[in-house]
Amino acid sequence: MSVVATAGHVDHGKSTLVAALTGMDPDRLTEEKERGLTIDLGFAWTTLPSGAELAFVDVPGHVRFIKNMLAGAGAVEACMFVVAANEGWKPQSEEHLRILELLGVEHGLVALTKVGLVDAEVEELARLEVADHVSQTFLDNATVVAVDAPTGRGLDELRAALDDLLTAAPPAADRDRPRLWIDRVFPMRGAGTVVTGTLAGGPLRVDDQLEVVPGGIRARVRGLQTRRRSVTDVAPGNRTAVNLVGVSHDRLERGQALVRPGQWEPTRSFDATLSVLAGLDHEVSRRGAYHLYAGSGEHAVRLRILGPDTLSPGETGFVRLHLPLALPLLPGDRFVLRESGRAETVGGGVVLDVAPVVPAGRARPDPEAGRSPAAAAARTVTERGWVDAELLERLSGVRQEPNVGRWVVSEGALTAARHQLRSRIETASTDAGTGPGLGLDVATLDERDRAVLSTLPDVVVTGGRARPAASDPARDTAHFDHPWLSLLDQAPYSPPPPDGIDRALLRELVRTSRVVERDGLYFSPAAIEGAAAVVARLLAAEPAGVTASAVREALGTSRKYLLPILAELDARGITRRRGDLRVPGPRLPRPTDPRD
Ligand SMILES: Nc1nc2c(ncn2[C@@H]2O[C@H](COP(=O)(O)OP(=O)(O)O)[C@@H](O)[C@H]2O)c(=O)[nH]1
Ligand SMILES: [Mg+2]
Repeated sequence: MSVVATAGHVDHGKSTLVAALTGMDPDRLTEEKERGLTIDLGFAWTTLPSGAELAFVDVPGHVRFIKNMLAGAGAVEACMFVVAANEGWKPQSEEHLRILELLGVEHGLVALTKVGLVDAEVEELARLEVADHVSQTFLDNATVVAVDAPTGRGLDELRAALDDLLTAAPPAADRDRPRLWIDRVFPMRGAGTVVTGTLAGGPLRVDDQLEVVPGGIRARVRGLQTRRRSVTDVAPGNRTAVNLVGVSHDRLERGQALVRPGQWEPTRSFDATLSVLAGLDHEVSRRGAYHLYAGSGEHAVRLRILGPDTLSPGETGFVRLHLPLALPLLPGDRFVLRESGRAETVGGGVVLDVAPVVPAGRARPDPEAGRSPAAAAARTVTERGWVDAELLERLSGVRQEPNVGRWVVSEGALTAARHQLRSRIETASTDAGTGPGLGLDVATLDERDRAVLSTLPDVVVTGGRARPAASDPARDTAHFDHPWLSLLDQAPYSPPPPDGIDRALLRELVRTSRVVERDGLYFSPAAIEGAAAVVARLLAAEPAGVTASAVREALGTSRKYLLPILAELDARGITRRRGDLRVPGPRLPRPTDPRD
């Protein structure tokens, strides 16, 4: 099912036309029926001659209800633009067309209504007037169908044109990142809460655990409906009713979004383009009270123009917008800006960066970021240097494989980090007058540097210390192949004592970290690293702490060796002792650490 929004001046026949096409009255409120005026969004649907299913979001045309028009048009990609032949182009014809353009709507047709009220000449003049106003917009060369609801004239032609429109419009994108901007909320007796909206970005399924943002409310999907039929899943691009359990209806409202937890990085400030309408009769500056329309919501915002102080009518510039609540936005999202005092549409634009890190005084966003998720991701990485791959996905919508540890790191930042780490390793490995340096203690490195370490090709790590490969004592000392060392490696957790080993050689092996000494026992460095990895795994399952006997069992060793191993882990900050338990220390390796 595709969704098409109506648009056009009040009383031009939008609701009547939807009713004629669908047999459903979109004006559902009593007040609407009494006043004969659409106040809020209406919904109706039908099956077209081709068999395609079409839903209408019928919007109010009256200037006072532009807010509701915006709530309905936000997630829709095609429109049925209505102009009454007897009245011609009117102020909200113009404003709706501008708004649809700002929202990035690219597909539509024109219904020239009430042609039964005019003669052929007036009808032709109305056609010319419409063609004039839509030229150079997305409706340039759009199909124009003359209709008259009371007599049914033109309705079949309009149905066929709608079929063509749906064929031409691309299917809604599925990025497995559903977002449903809520446009209606109501309680259902005995069945929790129901919200409706136009689903975009990805599917919803029964039993999905979702989050309402803003609000941070978790709720489970108990049921789904499209066109009042119960379904088990809904694809993006559909009008959707979601029956939620776990949340009361009075905590939900239009303007919130239903998303999967953890997929978004809700933001209170973002960078964007702002295109100021050419017809505006004044400049736009930070002074002024603005309302932002994004998704189905209306939000008071503060505006900061990046670069110049003002933007002139017809001009496009960069802005930073500050919201009162964090919204789940993504680069590429469209918005409309209206000035609250004058109740006029100022312009609109495209979200470029949902978590700007460069101060507004220096920020120059990348317009390409609003057109391609890959560009948004690239820009984020360049600006931040280091970005956790999961955060990057939330910020840009793009899943990118980390190139260092769990981070996506820019080339510049990685070069700098490698350079810095290499000089630390070299300093720690050089002769300080008292003999060769011991190398850099890997345990003193933070998580990022440890990840960088594994990308340095000519550095070796032995005994928990990093040295330039050339000065690795394992290579240039004669005792490298000492048989006792391989015995230590073969039985890491019950190592043989250094029987018959020269005391000076033993001291040298300890000094150069080829062997770890603790409480009079000697271990291979791999034994300590292996034990650290085992303890990390145990603690991942038991974060509250593990007993010594649990570690002993996991290592398959005896008390005699276990106690020095634990003491060494405590000394390295890998674990800490708390009563009878070992708890995570500051240097506990991550259980997935590739060096384990
Ligand atoms: N004669 C004639 N009247 C129409 C036609 N379409 C709508 N109307 C009338 O125009 C008025 C406004 O219609 P409505 O659908 O509420 O306009 P909307 O504000 O654009 O939704 C109503 O009284 C309708 O009956 C049409 O094609 N021909
Ligand atoms: Mg109406």
